[in-house]
Amino acid sequence: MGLTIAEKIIQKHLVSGEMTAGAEIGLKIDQTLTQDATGTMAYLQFEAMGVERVKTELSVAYIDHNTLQAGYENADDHRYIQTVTKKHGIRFSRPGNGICHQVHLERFAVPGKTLIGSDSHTPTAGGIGMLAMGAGGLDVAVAMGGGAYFITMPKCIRVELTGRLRDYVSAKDVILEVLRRLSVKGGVGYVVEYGGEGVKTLSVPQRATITNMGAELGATTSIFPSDEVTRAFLKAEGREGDFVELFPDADANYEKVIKIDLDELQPLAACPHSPDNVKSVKELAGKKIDQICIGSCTNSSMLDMLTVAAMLKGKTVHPDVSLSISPGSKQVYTMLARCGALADMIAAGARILECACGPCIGMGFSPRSAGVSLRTFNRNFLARSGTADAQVFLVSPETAAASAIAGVFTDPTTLGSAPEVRLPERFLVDDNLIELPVAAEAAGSVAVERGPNIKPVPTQTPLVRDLKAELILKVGDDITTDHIMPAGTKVLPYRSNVPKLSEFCFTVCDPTFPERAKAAGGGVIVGGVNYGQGSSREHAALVPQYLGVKAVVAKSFARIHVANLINFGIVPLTFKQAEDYEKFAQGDEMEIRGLADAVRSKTEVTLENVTTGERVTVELTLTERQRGILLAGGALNYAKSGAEE
Ligand code: MIC
Ligand code: SF4
Repeated sequence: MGLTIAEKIIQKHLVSGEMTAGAEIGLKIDQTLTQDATGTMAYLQFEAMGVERVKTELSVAYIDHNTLQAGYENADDHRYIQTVTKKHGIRFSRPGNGICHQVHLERFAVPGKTLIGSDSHTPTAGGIGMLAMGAGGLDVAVAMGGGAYFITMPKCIRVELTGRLRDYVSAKDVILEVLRRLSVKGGVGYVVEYGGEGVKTLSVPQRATITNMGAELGATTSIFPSDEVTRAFLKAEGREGDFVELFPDADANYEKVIKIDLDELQPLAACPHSPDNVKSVKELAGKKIDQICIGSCTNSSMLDMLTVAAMLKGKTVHPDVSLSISPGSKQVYTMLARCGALADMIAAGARILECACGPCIGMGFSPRSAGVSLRTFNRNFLARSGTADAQVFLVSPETAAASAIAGVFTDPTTLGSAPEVRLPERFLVDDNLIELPVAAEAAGSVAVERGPNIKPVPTQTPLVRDLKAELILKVGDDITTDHIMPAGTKVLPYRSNVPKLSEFCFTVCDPTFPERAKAAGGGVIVGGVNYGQGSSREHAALVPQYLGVKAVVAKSFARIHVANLINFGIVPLTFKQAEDYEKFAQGDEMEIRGLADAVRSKTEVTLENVTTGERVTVELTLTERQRGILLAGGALNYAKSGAEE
C-alpha cells in the first residue's frame, strides 16, 4: 500500500519501532528550535546531559516570548541562552528578529525533514512540507544531543480542499472550520494532511496558518504537500536549493477524509474560551468590541500584514477600539516599512508592537475588565489574555481589520471586493540578527552567564513503591496547560526559577492550590478528558512534580503533556470506566498498593478511595521506555542511569 506524506518522512527517519498505528516509534530529528519561555529550562537540561556539541543538522534558539522586561529576570534568561547556545553549536535568533515559527518558516524549514520545537506551534513548518512537532524542553534537549524523539505512530486524517477562497475569506477560516468539525480533541493520535486541488491556491504562509493552528486539534502535527508553490516561496527566500517535491502516494491510506470546499467557506470566529467553539462572524455581527490584536505565529506573515494595511489605508480605527499589530518577523517588519504599508497602519491609529508573541501570551495588552477582544491568534483559553473575565474571540486578519474600523463585529465579505495584495517576488533576506555559534575548538573560551534568576533544575527521586496520598485537586474536561501553569507578565519571568513559579501553579482553578499542595506534601490530581491540552510547556509537569504530585488520574490526556508528565516522573493513569471519575472528591485519601510494580509490568492497577472505600481500575498505557523513565523518577535520572543512549 502507498504512503501518506507523513509516513514517507517517518519511514526515512525511523530509528526504532514499527510503523503500525499506536506503536511507539523513535525518530531521528534533523532540526530543533526553542523559544525563551521554554528554552532556558531546555538548555539547563541539555547542560545536565553533559553533551558538548549539538548533533542535529541545525538547532536554533529564538527570543520572542519574554520580551517585556519589567525586571532583570527575562534579560538574565536571554543572556544565558545567548551564551549557552554559542558554546554548544546552536544558532541564536536575537530579540527583535521575530516569532520563532515565522522566522523558522522563512529562513530554515525544509520540506521532507524533521523538526521538533519546545513550543506546541512548531507544526507551523508543516506548511512547507516538514514533519514538525511540538515537544517538551527535555525531549528537545535529548534530540539536540542526538537522541531519538519518541512518539506514538499516528494515523492520518486527510483534509481534501477544493475550490478557491473567496474575497475576504482567509486561511484562518479554513482551520476554524476544521476545528468546528473535529474539536480540540479530534486530532489526538493523528497527523492531519491537506490535499486536493484547492491546495494549489494557497501560498506557503496561508498553509502555515492552517498547520500552526492544527495544534489546537491535539494532533501530532499537520502537513501540506511540497509543490511548485513551496518552490516559489523558497525561491523568494533565496533558498530554492532546499526544495524537494513531496506528495502522498495515490493509494495512500487515510483513516478519515474531511472535505472542505473553499468557495463555500465564510468568515468564522472561535468564541470564548475554546478554539473549537466556532460560530460564523455573520451570527456575531454588530457585537461591540473593545480591543483587537493582530499578529502571533498564526497570522503575522507579509501576506496577512499587507492585507490588513490595505484595509486600514485612509481609514481611522474606531474610537472605542484599541488595535495592536505585531508583525511576525524582522523580515516582514522591514518590508512593511519599506513599502509604506506600515505608515498606513500607523496613520489609521494602530498601536504597533515589536515582532514577538506579545499579547498572545499575555505579555501586555490585556483587555479591560469584561472587555471583548478580537485576536488573530490561536488560543483563547480562560485568563490567557491577562484579564480573567475578558471575552476573547479568534478571527482572521480580514475580520479583525474590518471590525477595527467599524467598532463592532463585522463580516468582511459584506465590504465588496477585497483590495489586491501582491507579495514581492523576492523577500528581503538579511540574517544579521542570527548569531552563529563558535567553532567546537573555541567552545572552551565561551563563559556561560547565569543571572540570579536562574535556579538549578530540581532533582528527581525514584518512584514510590506504594502510593498513599491525598486527592489535592479535582478538575473537569479540557484542562489546558494555561490552567496548570499560567503564563503572562507576572509568571513568565520565572520560567527558570521553579520554586518561585510553583506559587502560580493551578491558581487559575484554585488560588489556594500551591499552599495546599505544599501543606499536604504533594498528592494526586484527578482530571477529565483531554487533560493538559495546549502548550508544550514542561513546566506544567515539572512544577507539579516539584510540589510533590505523584500521579494524575484522568479520563484521557493530551499528547505532549502526557509525555511531559512521564519525563518528570508523574504517573499518568486513565480511568478504565469514565464514570469512575465521579467516585472521587477533593480531599479524599487515595491508595495504590504496588504502584511501582504496576509501572514496571502491568497495564492495570487498583486505585482505592480510602475515604469512601470505593475501588476502581485505572489503566497504565506505557511503553517499556516510559516504564523505565517513571521508575527512575524522571527522564533526567533515566538518562543518567545510562538506560538511554
Ligand atoms: C503558547 O502559545 O502557549 C506558548 C507560550 O507558545 C507555549 C510554550 C510556552 O508555554 O512557553 C506553547 O504553545 O507550547
Ligand atoms: Fe508565541 Fe502565541 Fe505563537 Fe505561542 S501561540 S508561539 S505565544 S505567538
